[in-house]
Amino acid sequence: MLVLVTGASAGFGEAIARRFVSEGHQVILLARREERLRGLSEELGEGCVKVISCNVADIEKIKSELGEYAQRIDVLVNNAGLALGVESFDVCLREDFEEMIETNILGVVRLTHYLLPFMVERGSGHIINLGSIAGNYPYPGGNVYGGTKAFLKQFSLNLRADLVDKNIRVSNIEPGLCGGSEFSVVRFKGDQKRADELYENAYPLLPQDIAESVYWVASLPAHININSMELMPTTQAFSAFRVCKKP
Ligand code: 8X3
Repeated sequence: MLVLVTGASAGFGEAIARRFVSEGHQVILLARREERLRGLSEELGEGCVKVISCNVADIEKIKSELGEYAQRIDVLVNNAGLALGVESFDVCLREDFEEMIETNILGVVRLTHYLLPFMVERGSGHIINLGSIAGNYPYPGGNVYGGTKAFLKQFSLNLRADLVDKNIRVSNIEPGLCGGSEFSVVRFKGDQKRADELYENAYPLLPQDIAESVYWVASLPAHININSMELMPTTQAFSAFRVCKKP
């Protein structure tokens, strides 16, 4: 399989790329940080056929870099995404929520819209979106981030409805607490200590666990479509409803 992985320079994306290559598949790595992509590409050797360093929402650059590879992609892993800030929406920064919407929604929709016609023409393909439990359950400070992940959940299901007669699979992977990546350092705006405290003794999921789920979904027999897969570490569950006592 030829697999395009976005957000491939670290965390889930890097682990997903490594997992596919370890099974003899080929990957195209896409992310902003060129140096990191080059390092990973060297490690992956012939498993990596191309590196594209740009913002995932920059569809024109992606189109020109992909060239004819676009017609051959079997699996698109829409992994690039981020949470920026945990403030209540009334005090969060506009540039933060706009960046989340651009990366988590526009990046996914533009790239999927570009590659899907090639998959339809070939009569095969798999779109795998990286959602989150934040798209399934509300929590304080999740506002726009959770909204973007809820969008991915419904977008994935609606794609399934559009593609039911096209032999194209669509899956939404919805992880909960996951350590071992830069996700929470970015979410807490560079506060490494706060990120470390969140994961300490929590035995969170790890990027390799997400990679395993993505690989499993993609390697099932072609007639099976995993619509969505929600996973949490055993140490995470649902919180009780919050009740606010007024003075
Ligand atoms: C984020 C999941 O549990 O860290 O996608 O809020 S969680």
